[in-house]
Amino acid sequence: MRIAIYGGSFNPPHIGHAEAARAAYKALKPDKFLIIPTNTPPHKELEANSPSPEQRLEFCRLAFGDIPGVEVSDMELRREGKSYTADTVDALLEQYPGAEICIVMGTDMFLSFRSWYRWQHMLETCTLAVLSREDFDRREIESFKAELETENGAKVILIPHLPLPMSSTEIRERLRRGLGSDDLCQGVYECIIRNGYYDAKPELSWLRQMVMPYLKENRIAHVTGVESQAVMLAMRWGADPDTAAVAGILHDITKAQNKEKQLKLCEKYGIILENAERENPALLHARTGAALARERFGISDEIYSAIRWHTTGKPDMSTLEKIIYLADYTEPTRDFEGVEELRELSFEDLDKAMALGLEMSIEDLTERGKPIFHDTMDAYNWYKNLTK
Ligand code: DGI
Ligand code: FE
Ligand code: FE
Repeated sequence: MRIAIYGGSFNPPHIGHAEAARAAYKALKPDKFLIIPTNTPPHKELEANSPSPEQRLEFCRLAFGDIPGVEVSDMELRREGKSYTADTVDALLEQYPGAEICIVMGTDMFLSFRSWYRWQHMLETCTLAVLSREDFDRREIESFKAELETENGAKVILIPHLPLPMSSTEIRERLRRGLGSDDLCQGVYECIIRNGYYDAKPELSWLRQMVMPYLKENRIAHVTGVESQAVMLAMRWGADPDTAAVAGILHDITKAQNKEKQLKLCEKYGIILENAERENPALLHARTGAALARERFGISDEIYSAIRWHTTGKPDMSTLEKIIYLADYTEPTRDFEGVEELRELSFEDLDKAMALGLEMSIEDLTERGKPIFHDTMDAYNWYKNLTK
């Protein structure tokens, strides 16, 4: 019986790992292929905001799940202290006496093999399966292979494979910069964004795709417009354009839901409603949208609040709250009397623009015979007073 094991911190597992596992599976055709996330990794300390070991296990199930014969093992996570491959090999041999254990590793690991804990013991019982690139260090690998074989009686299989396109360290860095959606399998990426692991920011092109199913056809242009208008306002007023973009993309995420669905969402997210809100369901999407966006995409409090107040406004708003309120009102596809003036004003004086926007909104609601919600009124009074 041949058992292949592929261990690593998998923090997070990325498509390069999955590719490597696929290559190893093809070359080794093992009866069992175990992916084994390490406990405290022997070679590196974890950074803040890292997923728990259990979460990394779940990541591995998602990332390696479609490779035939793969099983994700928690054996190193269950073992106290640092994970040593030698201990894992012993535990497997106890469970499967006489099995041939193939340890899958990259070239760096292979070349430093003689510094591994109990490496000689491993050579007596295991085969080393080395993912080796077909370029200049091939010679070095071949000669080290020969050396281990003659001096230590090692069994070494070289698996031709391109080097991993990136390391998990690089991926974590990319995630922090709002990149990386293509470097990970969908399930892993979504989970990272939802939970804010590694301080990841959502990749904007990915987020735009993700909101599509929530939007009615006729709202897509509006949402695109709010995003670009919010980015321009953010640049004008010294706010973070990426943060403004995320808020813009998500601001109307529950707008398509009817009254019943809105009320269900309020119940689900524990949103307590006033009677006036129940009677004006148009007001609800700002509250349910913020809650849904937080649950699905793990948005920050800053973005949550910008979505939460984008319909009515409120007194003393943050810069981002004002930007989203005004971008919503003045994005390029908005076309009503006075929109030009409001758009220009929003680049000259944010607070005056708020006062004007709220005034126009109140006028419009009054003309249509709709009640003015007290948040709208409070916001208007605040900005009127602030700018008089
Ligand atoms: O979601 P959008 O259409 O992009 O824009 P929005 O979030 O500003 O929502 C506009 C709707 O909200 C519109 O139907 C009017 C309604 N609304 C905004 N403020 C008030 C209000 N409705 C009432 N009754 N009272 C308000 O103060
Ligand atoms: Fe809205
Ligand atoms: Fe909107």
